[in-house]
Amino acid sequence: MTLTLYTLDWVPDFPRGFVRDLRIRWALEEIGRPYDTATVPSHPKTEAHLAMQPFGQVPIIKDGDLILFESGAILQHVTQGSALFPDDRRAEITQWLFAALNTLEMATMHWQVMLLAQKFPDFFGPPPAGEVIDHAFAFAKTRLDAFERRMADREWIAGEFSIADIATIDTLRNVASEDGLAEHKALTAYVDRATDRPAFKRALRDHMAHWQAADAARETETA
Ligand SMILES: N[C@@H](CCC(=O)N[C@@H](CS)C(=O)NCC(=O)O)C(=O)O
Repeated sequence: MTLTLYTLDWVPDFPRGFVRDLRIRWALEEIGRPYDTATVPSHPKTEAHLAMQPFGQVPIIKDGDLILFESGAILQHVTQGSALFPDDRRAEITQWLFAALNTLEMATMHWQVMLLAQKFPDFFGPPPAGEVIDHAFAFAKTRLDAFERRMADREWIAGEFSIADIATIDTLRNVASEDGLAEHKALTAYVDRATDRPAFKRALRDHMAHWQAADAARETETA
């Protein structure tokens, strides 16, 4: 059955490499499931997009008649029963997937959005005071420190490589891009190990090719 992955039609340079369709591409590359891509407009949001994703975000997938959003739910759906999410490790992997999204990413994103506001105030609105940003990082760091302890003596977060690693790594890559992992040797090694996987490299290549094609399409439109 054809699987369609929806991402945005275009984004500026700064989020390229981090838009969350990447984590779905990565999982699909790992399990060797082919997929098509489709786009929704970044701005303004359309009714068709909001009908699929009420928050106007991506990723979204269409798998037969099923339309699904939220990257964690999509990761579970597309990999269920595979080596990335086997039935006999379902509970533990789900636990760490939720920890990645709801304990780690919710804290690091809060800090990162403030950093983005510092760099791109026109896009994200005026940035908060420096001490507010420091406070947000201190909060995120408590979570990073806990993940650092977890990863000190293991290769992957929940036994063999799984969708919990994909979600965790995608968040940690974001943190690393803002120099937020300077004190976290185990996490830095974990990111390096994961992003060295051929499936990640293929997913990133295709993700970046999508934005290049989007640039070309915009140039043709404005010519
Ligand atoms: N919790 C959601 C977050 C989705 C999300 O933040 N998507 C971003 C791209 S990475 C987005 O669509 N941003 C555009 C917007 O919010 O308008 C998930 O994991 O799928």
